[in-house]
Amino acid sequence: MDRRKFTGSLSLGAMASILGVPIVFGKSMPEGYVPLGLQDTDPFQRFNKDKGMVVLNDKPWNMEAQAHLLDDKITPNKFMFIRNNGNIPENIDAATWTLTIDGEAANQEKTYTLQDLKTKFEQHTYQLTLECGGNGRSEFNPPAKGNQWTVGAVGCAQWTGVRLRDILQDVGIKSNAVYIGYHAADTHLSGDPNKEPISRGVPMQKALQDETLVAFQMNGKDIPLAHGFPLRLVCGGWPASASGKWVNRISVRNKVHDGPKMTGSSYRIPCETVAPGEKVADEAMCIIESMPVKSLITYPKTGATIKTNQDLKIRGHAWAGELQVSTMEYSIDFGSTWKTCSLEQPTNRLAWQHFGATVAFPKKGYYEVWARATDSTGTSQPMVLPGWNPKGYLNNACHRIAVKVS
Ligand SMILES: Nc1nc2c(c(=O)[nH]1)N[C@H]1C(S)=C(S)[C@@H](COP(=O)(O)O)O[C@H]1N2
Ligand SMILES: [Mo]
Repeated sequence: MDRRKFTGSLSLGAMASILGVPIVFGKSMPEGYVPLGLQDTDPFQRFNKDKGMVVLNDKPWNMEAQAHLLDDKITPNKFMFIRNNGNIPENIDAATWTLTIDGEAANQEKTYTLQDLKTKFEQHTYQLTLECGGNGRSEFNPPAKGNQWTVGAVGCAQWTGVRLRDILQDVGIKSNAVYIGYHAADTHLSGDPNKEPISRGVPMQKALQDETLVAFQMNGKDIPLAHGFPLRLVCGGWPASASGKWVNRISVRNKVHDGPKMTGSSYRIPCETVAPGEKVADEAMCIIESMPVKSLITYPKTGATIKTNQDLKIRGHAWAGELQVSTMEYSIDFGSTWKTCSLEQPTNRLAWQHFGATVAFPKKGYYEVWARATDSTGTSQPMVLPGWNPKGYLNNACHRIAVKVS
């Protein structure tokens, strides 16, 4: 609930009781004024986020983690990045929330309440990796417009919900179904009620996967407001923009979905590699599907100092979109030689995998630890920024931390 609005209608007495002390010159406050002590200006508190999260933008809200904050195997809400294209919806009432399935390729239009979804269909819980397509954008040169994400627009929370497939089967889909597209309750920054900030989707084959959820819980609790309360789509392993938050309608399309941020150059990369800075025509841009192989060292925090002859235990996570990570390596000599890390199996498909290693340094001095994951098709992370693209997507370059041995 937006506290600014809420307190606007409160009496002096009520405000004093929230503050815990009387407002001494309260009678002199302008009409409708909200005392600073009651303004909800702290974004960390507002979204229940850790103070170490980095706010990239507040109109709309965009917030990322730092690598060392993502150390948990299952990302708690306080470390989960927030990526919004529009305004977070206000005054959501879960009791009256509905999800409508429609579209040219649906057999019928059908509407479900949250209660319907929870009771009609089997519930499933999966840990699913969500990474913004623009994660790593800050390294692009020439630079790309948009949030300058470093490494922290990724997380792997546990999502509980029902399979989109089960809902679509209940509605019935036509043989010409090609794509699904989501519609949501967030509002356009312009304030125009007829404009959607974002309406993306996925091909049927992704929509029908076991792990593609219409979720109502994150980490065992109602999804926090910023992450899509009360209902969101979760398509793990794909650009997280496909995972619509505050979803109230899903259309089954007979063509590639054409909502805002689905067309033009949004969430697309050049179909053929281009030179940095090159102009690319919209027709030459292809939709991003599975995210590429990537990894993150989450312990220690970059800048760690250790003593000579002291081994350093490193750890982190690796993920590979629709694929699995098959090997994980680290280097302490700027990528000249690599050593193998231990690597766990994912808890389920599309969940990140944990790696670890015990690193020995030969002598005093400055080092960097670089981490490199390789996916099940043999593709490895590049050591430096890969294929430049106009919007700055898919930077899966090796993550690195600085270490001093003194
Ligand atoms: N309705 C809606 N869904 C959305 C968005 C949005 O702005 N509105 N942003 C998308 C993008 S670009 C990303 S990366 C993810 C971010 O999910 P999170 O904020 O829960 O981490 O949500 C996606 N779903
Ligand atoms: Mo995103």
